[in-house]
Amino acid sequence: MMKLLPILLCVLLCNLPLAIGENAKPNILFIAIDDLNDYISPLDNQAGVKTPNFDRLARRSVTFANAHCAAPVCHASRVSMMTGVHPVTSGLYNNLFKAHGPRWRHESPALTDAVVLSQHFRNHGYHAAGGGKIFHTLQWTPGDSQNDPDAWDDYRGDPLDPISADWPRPKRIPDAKAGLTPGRPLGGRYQLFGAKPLQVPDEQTGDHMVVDWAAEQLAAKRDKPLFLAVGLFRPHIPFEVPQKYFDMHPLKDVTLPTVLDNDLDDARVPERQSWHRWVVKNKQWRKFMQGYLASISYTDHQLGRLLDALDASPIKDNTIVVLWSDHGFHIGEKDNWEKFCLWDQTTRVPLFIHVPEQVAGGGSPDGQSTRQPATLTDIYPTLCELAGLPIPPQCDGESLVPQIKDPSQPRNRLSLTSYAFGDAAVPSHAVSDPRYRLIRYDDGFEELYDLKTDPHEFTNLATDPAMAQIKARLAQGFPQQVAPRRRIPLDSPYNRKP
Ligand SMILES: [Ca+2]
Ligand SMILES: [Ca+2]
Repeated sequence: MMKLLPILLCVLLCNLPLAIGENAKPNILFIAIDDLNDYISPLDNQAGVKTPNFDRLARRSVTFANAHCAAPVCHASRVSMMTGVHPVTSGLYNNLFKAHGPRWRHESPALTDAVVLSQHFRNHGYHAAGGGKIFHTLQWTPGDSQNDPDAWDDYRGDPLDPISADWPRPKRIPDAKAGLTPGRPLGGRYQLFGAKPLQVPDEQTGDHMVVDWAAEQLAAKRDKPLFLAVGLFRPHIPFEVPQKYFDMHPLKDVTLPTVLDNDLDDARVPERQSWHRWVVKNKQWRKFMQGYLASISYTDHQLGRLLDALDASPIKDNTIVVLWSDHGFHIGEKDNWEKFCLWDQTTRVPLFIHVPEQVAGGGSPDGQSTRQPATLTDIYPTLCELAGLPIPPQCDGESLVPQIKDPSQPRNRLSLTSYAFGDAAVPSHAVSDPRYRLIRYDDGFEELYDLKTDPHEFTNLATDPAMAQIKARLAQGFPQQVAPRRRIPLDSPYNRKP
C-alpha cells in the first residue's frame, strides 16, 4: 500500500488540470488584420481571390457579414476597438501620427483612464500577450507607435516599434526608370504606394515571424488563461510579399472592380481621386490589384499557419477566436484608394467569431453567417460576456452574444462609423441595417444605398420620396451629440521627438 500511495497521488494530481480546465476561463485568440476588405472568399469575393484559410475559419465560426469599423482609418479604428470607446465619444476620428506610446490617452479626455481590452483580461486573471500591429504603427516609421506597453504581460519585440524591423524596405526605383510619370502618391523616399514581389523566403517576412511567435505562445504551458493578440500587417501597403504569391495571380487573370461611369455624379467625391487619376494615367490599376490580391493570399497563408498552431496546441478546445480587420479597402472603387470614406466598401470588415462548446452555455453555430449589423466597438463587451468578465462603463458597444448564439436573432441597433473628412471640425457618419446604408456628411449631404439590389453603391436613393420612411428610420442611428474632433496634444510626453 505504501508503495502504491505515490502512484495513487500521481493519478489524482495528474487528473487535476483536466478537472480545473472544465471550469476554467476560455482562452482568447484575437487576430487583427490590417486593411483587409471583403475580397476574401467567405465574403463578397468580387475580385475572385481564393482564400482557403478564411473559408476554413468561416466554417468554424459565425461570420458577421455586415460588420463595420467605428472609423475608417487605422489609428481611430484600433483605439476604439481596444478601448471600446466609439469615436463619437472620444473625438478620435482620424489618424494622428508621430507618437511613441499611448498618446491617445492625451488625445481625448474620454480615453485618459480607459482600460485596454488586454489589460481588462489581465485584471481578471489572464496572461495577455501581443505581437505585430495591434495599435497603430507603420512599416516605414520606426518608433511611431500608439501601443500601450503597460497593457500587456508580454509583447513580441519592441512594443513601441513592433513591426518596422521585420519589414525592411526594398531598393527604390526612380519613377522615371520605372516608366512612371512623377507624382506617385506617397512617393518620395519610400515609394509606399506600389506593388513589388519580394525575392525572399516567407521566413524573412514580418507576419510569418509574428505567427511563429504566436505558435510558441499557443503551445506554452501556463497556469493562467491566455489572451493572445496577433496583429498581421499585410495586406496593408506597400503590396510587397514573396514572388510566389504574385505568381498565384497572373496579371492576365486579374479582374478589376466593377465601376460605373459618372458614378460620382450623385455622391461625394473622395479625397483620393487624385491617386486614382495617377494610377489610371500610368496603367497601374491591374498591377496594384495583383499586388493587393498577392498580399491577401500571403495573409491567408499566415492565417492557415496560425490555425494549425491553435489546432496543435493544448488549448485548441477552449479558445475563443475573433478575427477582424481595422477597416475596408478600395482598389479604385468609386475612384477611391485605400480608406478614408464612409461607403460600405470602406467600412465593412471581415469579422469571424468562434466560441467553443463549453463556453457561455454552448458554443457558436459554426458555419453560419449573419447580416445583423455590428460595429467593432461591440467586440470588447462581447468578449467580456463570453469570458464572464464585467463590462467596463467606458464601453459604447453592445455584446454580440445573442447573434453568436443565433445568427438570425435581430439586433435593435445599427452599425455606426464616423470620420472627419479633410480639415472638417465636425465628423460625418454612416449607419447600416441588414439591407440599407445611409451616410450623412458634415455639410448635410446624404447618400442612401440598397445593398441588396445595388451592392456596389451605384445609385444614391437619398432624395427618392419612396425611400423617405426607410431613410428616417436609419437616420435615428445617427448620434445626437458627438465629441469634437481631437488633434495632436502638443504637450503629451508621448509625442515622438523629431
Ligand atoms: Ca489599416
Ligand atoms: Ca452613383
